[in-house]
Amino acid sequence: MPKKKWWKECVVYQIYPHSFKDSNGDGTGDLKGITSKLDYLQHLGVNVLWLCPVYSSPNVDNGYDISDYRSIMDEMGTMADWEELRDGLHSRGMKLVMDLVVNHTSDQHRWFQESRSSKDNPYRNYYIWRPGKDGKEPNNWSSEFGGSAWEYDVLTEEYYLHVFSKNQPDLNWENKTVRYEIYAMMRWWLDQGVNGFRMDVINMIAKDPELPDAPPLDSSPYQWGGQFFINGPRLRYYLREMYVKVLSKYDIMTVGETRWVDADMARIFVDEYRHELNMLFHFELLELDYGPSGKWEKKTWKLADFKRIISDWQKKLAESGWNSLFLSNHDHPRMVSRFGNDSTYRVESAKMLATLLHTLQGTPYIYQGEEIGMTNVRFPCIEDYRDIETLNMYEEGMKNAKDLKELTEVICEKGRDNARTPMQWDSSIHAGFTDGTPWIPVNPNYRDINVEQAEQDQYSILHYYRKLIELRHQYPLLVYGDYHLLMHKHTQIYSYLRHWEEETLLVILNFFEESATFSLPEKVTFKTGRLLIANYPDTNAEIVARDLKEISLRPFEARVYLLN
Ligand code: TEU
Ligand code: CA
Repeated sequence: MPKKKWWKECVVYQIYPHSFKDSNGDGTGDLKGITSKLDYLQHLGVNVLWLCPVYSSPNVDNGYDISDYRSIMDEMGTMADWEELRDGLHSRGMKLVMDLVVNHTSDQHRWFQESRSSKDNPYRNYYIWRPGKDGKEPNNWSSEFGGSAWEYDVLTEEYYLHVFSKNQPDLNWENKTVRYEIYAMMRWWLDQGVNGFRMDVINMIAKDPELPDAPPLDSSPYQWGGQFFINGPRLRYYLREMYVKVLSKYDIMTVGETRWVDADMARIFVDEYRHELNMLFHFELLELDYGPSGKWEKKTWKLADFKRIISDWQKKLAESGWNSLFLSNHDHPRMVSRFGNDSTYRVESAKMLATLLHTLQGTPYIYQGEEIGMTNVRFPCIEDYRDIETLNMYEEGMKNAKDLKELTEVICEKGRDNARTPMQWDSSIHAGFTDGTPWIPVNPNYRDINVEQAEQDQYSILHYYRKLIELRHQYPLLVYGDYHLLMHKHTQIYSYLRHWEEETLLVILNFFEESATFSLPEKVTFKTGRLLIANYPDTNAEIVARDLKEISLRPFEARVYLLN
């Protein structure tokens, strides 16, 4: 049985600060903007805010390139604004989780400026420098954002490693001084009342010291070297050390962003007795629509895979460890456009997916705008896009004379900017996000999809989220209950039971537009069922066993019953 912990009972809300709320009309969201919306967030019922990076940054990758870990970026405000936000949260009984980006810094960070200045500078070894090989890069690794993962620096005639953009040099975790600087910085924030960290690409910090060439999968000069920098040999040691030096001293929550981790590996990361991390973000679900060549290749996802992956994680983390439940974030397309239907059944399917996320074992994470069913965007021209990953991919595609129509199509469907358009507050110009010109255009559908509209409509997605969150707070069953998959083989319906003490929960979800017939397996016995929540308002509040023999489910229908 899972042990009780405060962070298991929370619902987390993720904020992408650039796009949440602008307070001063410069077109970029900021800390004061967030503080002005705390009543909204409190009313929604969420307990924890996770802020994507707000530290000083030249914003090549919107804050994931940090130039000073101990100050706030100008666009976001000041340290005093941050304190006001923290206090506003704490006085409401809410918590604040900060993003921790320590795989790399910005190339504008003082450490890197020193490091590149000469080979014998004391900071040289803070980063990963190597001489070239036969006049070329030290190895063939590709960068996550295109091109080589190495950049030649004329000053000292060596290359430095950057798994992401060339403005994001990787820190050298082998160097104990680097690690201790990071631990001190973490303690500095925790001492100011931070309640936890979301750790950016934390399983990439331990590189294979040999930095071997990646085996070539195709004819391109640069190849994905993930097997040599993800889940590296010293990772466990670093995480244990971080726990001992920092995490163990505070009552906080930690969630590691870990690509390339399956449920068996996750068990080790989040095992409660090993003390590494509390939760992970894994990407097995979100990569279901990646083709063999990666995210820019389209593939249709199948419900069977969805069920298999979720069930696997639910089972394997049930005893020791904990799941994080999410289907979107700032790096991925909008959940309703991707796994639901963002036209005719936008409201129904957004509610259905929300029902899934809030009725599994684990801690739900809501990404800003998800609670009003925000959708992907289709910008008319490439100039409207801002994301470095998208723009690099486009540029490379153009160079290789790829079909322009295909290129823009895949950007519309997969690009990260889908999740980064400004939060839609009302139907006024720029969706009430800013009085100025937004740094990225708003989604033109803001006149119909916005918070103001959702507040007024009792059947809105927003009201449904409030109710779901309330249910999680009301019933420990929803948080801690175990999980049993029903109707394994059904290609359209996802259904499961949750048990906790004397209580049983039955969840029924139709994942598609076509109607489908649900029938409760004989072995599940009960007398009466009480409806806790449903996404069609006319659903009967009480049922008897006979009723569940055969239910015809409407498009994207979701029902949750408490069985007696
Ligand atoms: O993302 C990590 C990551 O693995 C990305 O490459 C991700 O796969 C990609 O965005 C999907 O296309 C984290 C942050 O969440 C992301 O915003 C940053 O750009 C990245 O790290 C570098 O810090
Ligand atoms: Ca601003």
